[in-house]
Amino acid sequence: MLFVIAPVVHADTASNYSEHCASCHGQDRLGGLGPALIPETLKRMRGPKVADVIRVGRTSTQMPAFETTLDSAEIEALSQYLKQPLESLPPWGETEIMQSRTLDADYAPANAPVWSADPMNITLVVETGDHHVSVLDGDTFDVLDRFETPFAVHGGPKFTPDGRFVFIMSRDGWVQKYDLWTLKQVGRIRAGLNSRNIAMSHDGKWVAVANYLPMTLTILATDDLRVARVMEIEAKDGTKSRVSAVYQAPQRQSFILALKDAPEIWEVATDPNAAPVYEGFVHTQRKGMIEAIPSSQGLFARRRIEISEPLDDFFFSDDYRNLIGAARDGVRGVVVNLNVGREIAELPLEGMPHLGSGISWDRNGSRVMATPHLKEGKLSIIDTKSWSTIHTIKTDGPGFFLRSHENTPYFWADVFFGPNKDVMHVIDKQSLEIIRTLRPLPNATVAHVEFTKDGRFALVSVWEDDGAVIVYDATTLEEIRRLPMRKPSGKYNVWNKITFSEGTSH
Ligand code: DHE
Repeated sequence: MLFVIAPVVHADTASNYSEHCASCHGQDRLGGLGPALIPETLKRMRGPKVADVIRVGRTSTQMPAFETTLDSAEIEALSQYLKQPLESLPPWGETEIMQSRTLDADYAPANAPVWSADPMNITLVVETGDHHVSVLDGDTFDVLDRFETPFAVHGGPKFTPDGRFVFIMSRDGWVQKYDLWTLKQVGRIRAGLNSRNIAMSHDGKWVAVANYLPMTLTILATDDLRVARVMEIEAKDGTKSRVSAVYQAPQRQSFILALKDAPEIWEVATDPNAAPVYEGFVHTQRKGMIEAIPSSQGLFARRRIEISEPLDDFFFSDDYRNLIGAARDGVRGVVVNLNVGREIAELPLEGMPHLGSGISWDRNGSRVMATPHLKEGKLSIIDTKSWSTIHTIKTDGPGFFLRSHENTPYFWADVFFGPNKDVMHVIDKQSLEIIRTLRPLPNATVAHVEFTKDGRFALVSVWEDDGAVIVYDATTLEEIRRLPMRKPSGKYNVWNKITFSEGTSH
């Protein structure tokens, strides 16, 4: 028998929560006006400690300071309370998700953009400092709009294939639809209680949301954000699993899911004519007969790929036949062939590779990919035919993101952690030499790059509350503009994203 020992919550702490926090964050701690206060959300957020936020509040938000209302011991007890997992989770299926949907009454679609910029060169900047997105004209770098997002956006916003609408997801599971032509929000829906990322289907009809809480994949219709399907994630042996991430595999007309708690990868068809998927044999009515029956077919047919251990953080080969995922021990990459549905190679990759940030290009007649490592100051260059590491580039510290573009000879690699977090390396794609190390603002975190549609300019985030996006000439590496932004994180160019530019992680 399994006993779960519930943490003792002091009555005063619970009543302090009810009195001071519940009206904004929900009596159930799952969020309301303010974000959810659960460990799944709190431990993933970079920034000040929970107790410090309670003490001094959060600038640019409605979170007030409690240092004059509560004493230090009460604040500490509250912060410990918020770190305890919830004892139970409310149901969050189709009904609850649909009840959370709001469609903006004042939204009306337009026949053409309300601005004159190149629609393919629009670039979004996610500003995590005050939970906004800036819409940039990619030619003039003028800000066309700056709109509020749900709290704590994570992962890349996903554009419809025509580049007209964008979907943005927060860690609390909210999905926001925004119309780039009218510069208006269309609506929002809470697709999960704690979510990882979203993916757009190849035809732009569906957006899939990977959830930790509950353990589901929610598929929304992109036209009106209605729920098309909520898939419970249960492995073949009955284990329930969180979804680490969902990816679009355009050539395969499917979503690929990384399962956190089970040794399986799932492929979910976005092709309405998807062939039947057979997952085993059953006894039929006819005596003694055993038959293979399709477990699913058509739209959202689900195929399981069984692997030897759970894998995370996928990089896909250009044809989407193979993926490479990170093994849990943080020292290996495992290559899975999606066509045959099994592991085909393994390579040592010490230092926790961040394969999801991987990018690929041609070098000496081979297709190579590069990946940063979260725990070591190096980049691994991997041949995608032999799946072996052919070169290692030493950097000034562990990095998070890589970016390049078809029209530039360089790729850009940040240093995200450690004393050199203010460094951005520019590396030659052929010689693999670091040709320039930029340090645009000493001691500031400098990270994540996006290119303009033509690859002429590189946009770099100064990832600070009083931050900026710096525009560099991608050839001369001279600074052209510095646009003030509130802790800008990722930046996303419509063209580079909808064409799956080879310099961007998908
Ligand atoms: Fe991310 C993308 C997972 C921490 C900022 N991050 C992604 C994706 C995954 C992922 C699977 C690809 C999804 C996509 O774009 O559709 N991230 C994880 C983690 O597992 C990890 C290490 C731990 C966690 O907190 O869940 C993690 N990520 C972070 C951060 O701490 C970052 C730096 C700050 C933040 O906002 O939380 C961060 N992740 C980002 C960004 C992208 C991203 C900006 C999109 C990059 C892009 O160019 O597409």
